[in-house]
Amino acid sequence: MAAALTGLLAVSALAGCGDKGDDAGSGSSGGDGKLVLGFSQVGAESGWRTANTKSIQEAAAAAGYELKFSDAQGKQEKQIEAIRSFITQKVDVIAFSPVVTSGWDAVLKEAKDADIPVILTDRAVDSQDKSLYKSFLGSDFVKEGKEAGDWLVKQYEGKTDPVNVVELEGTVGAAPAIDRKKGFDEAITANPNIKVVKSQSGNFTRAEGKTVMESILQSTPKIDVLYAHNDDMGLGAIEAIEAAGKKPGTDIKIITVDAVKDGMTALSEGKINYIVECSPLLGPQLMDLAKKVHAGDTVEPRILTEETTFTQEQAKAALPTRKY
Ligand code: GYE
Repeated sequence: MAAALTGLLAVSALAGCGDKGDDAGSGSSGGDGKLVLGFSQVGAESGWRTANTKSIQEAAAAAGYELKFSDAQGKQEKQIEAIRSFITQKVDVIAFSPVVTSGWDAVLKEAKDADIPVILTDRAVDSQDKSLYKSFLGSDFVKEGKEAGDWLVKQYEGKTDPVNVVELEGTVGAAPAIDRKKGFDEAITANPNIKVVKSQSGNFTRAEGKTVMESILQSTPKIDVLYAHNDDMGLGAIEAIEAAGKKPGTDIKIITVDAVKDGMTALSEGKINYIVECSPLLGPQLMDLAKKVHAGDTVEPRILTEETTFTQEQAKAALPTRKY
């Protein structure tokens, strides 16, 4: 097995593409018998993503794998290109975090035909053929949205005044944007006074969270609550709210998802009121899964990440030991 593997990887080194910096085409041969993992990352849009990348790189190094890491800068075409390049290089395992849910069947079929196992991390695809990947490791985004909505419903229990909610959605077509909306919408039906009066994408970034919130503040006279699909957009929106002379967390209640350090700091300062955690620390579990699928072991098709929620007091207590 080891000899065959070494031979295969030596061939793959010859077949590999030219040097393209940190692109999928570069990297060493893996001819030393190390497991070669090709990973296509979404980009670097948020604090969550940065922590996720770090977790994957550190865990790959700790496991002694050769990691071919490729950053798609938020573009699906680049992810497809990277996956094709991993196939050409005959990596042992391919993992990726799909930027959007649709449009993956063809490239996943190519990986399957090349006998390279694929693991989805963090985000789902909408492929009907579940044999196109071995496992999906990540959070339950519908549950996260529901937790955000449940908290809000509790805040307004027994009150009859209308509650106007502004929603900053994640990247259009991305699993966490679709599902965090769905879970939230479901939860708030419990109180018909709570209404989403504006819902717009801020693409999961701080910069877009700010600009989108600026225009919403101008067009929407009464905003009681902001629900942002991640901390970064919430933090951008806080800047816009302050610039408009309003007090975030008081004049407008703010709920976000992720619980990265900057978000938790704002929560501890009362600028955010509630955060639903989404863990980016998927590296160690991913390495374990990669080893198993490479060995041909059967793995769980869906592996959920364990998560919690934070109030201001809980954020204060958690911050000193927060890893990301
Ligand atoms: O919540 C957001 C990021 O897919 C869970 O993507 C991830 C989301 C995360 O950019 O901050």
